Amino acid sequence: MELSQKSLEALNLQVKIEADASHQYLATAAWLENQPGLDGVTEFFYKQSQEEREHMTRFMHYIAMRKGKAIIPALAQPKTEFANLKEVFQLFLNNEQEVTKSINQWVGLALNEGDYIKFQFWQWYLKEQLEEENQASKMLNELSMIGDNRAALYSFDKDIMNVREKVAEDTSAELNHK
Ligand code: OFO
Repeated sequence: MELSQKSLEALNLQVKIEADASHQYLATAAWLENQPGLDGVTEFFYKQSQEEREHMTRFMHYIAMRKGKAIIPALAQPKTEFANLKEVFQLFLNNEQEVTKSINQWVGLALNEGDYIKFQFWQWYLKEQLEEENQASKMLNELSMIGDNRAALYSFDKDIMNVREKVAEDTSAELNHK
C-alpha cells in the first residue's frame, strides 16, 4: 500500500523533528559535560540523543518500506547554553510535548485516510512519547524538591539512569494494565 503524498510529507516532517530533537539533546549533553559533577545527567542526554536518532532512522526505514523517499533535512540550531539543570529539563519536557502534539496529529491523519497499517506504526511512538514526558516531569519535580541541596543533587545525578529505566518500565506496565 503506497503512502499518500500528505502522509509522505508528514513522515518526512517527523524525520526532521526527530533529527532536531537528537541534535538538541546532543548540544545539551555537550553543555552538561562541561559542568562539574553531572556525569549521570550527561550520560542521560547522550543516550536520549542517540535514541532520537534511532527514532529518525526508524521513520526512514518505514518510508522506504512504503515505497517513499526519505528526505534528510537541514538541522535547526540547538540551544547550547543553560542557566541551570531545571532549564535543561524544562526544555526536555517542552520539546517532548511538542513532539507528542505532532505525532497525535499524524495518528489522526492515518485514521482519516483509513491507513491502519500506518496507524499501527504510530502506536509505538505514542508509547515512547508518554514514557519520555513522564521521565521529564518526574525529573523536573525532583529538581524542584532538591533546590540548592548539593547532597540531594549528587544522588539525583548518580541515580538518573536507573530512574529513566524505572519510569519506562512503569509506563509500559501501566499501558499493559499490569
Ligand atoms: Fe522521538 O522520542 Fe521523543 O522526541
